[in-house]
Amino acid sequence: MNSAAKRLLLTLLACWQGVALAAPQVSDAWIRWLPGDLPLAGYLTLHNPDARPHTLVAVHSPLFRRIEIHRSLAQSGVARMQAVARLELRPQGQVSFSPGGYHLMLFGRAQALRQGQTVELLLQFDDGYQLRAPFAVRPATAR
Ligand SMILES: [Cu+2]
Repeated sequence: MNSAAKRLLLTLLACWQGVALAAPQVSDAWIRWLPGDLPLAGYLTLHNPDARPHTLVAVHSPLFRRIEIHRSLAQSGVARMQAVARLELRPQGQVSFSPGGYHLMLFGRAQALRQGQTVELLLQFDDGYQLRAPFAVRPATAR
């Protein structure tokens, strides 16, 4: 390989790494196990290391019939939840999903889940980026 080709390759590699670093990331992802076919809640923290916003628009998994993004709200002392169609992550921002706030709602299990298991969910962003995130299945009493 000549030196021009080597330089080009290094530049491409740097760009690719830059893109990989700037993409949204997930930490502390878990699902609260419940018996039967009750809808399950999933929690995670989304990080956006990029200088531009990224917007989460959908979550998929073959393990569930439907997954929605929800937000819990207390309205005049009554707890309610609301579906969220788009969740924007500000540049260098993060959003924590946690009990009483944002959560994923997982409906219709395709197979039984057990505590201690890890399941993978696919997070879909509006620019077409897809992020595979492992979620730990924790006991019903987990906080
Ligand atoms: Cu919900």
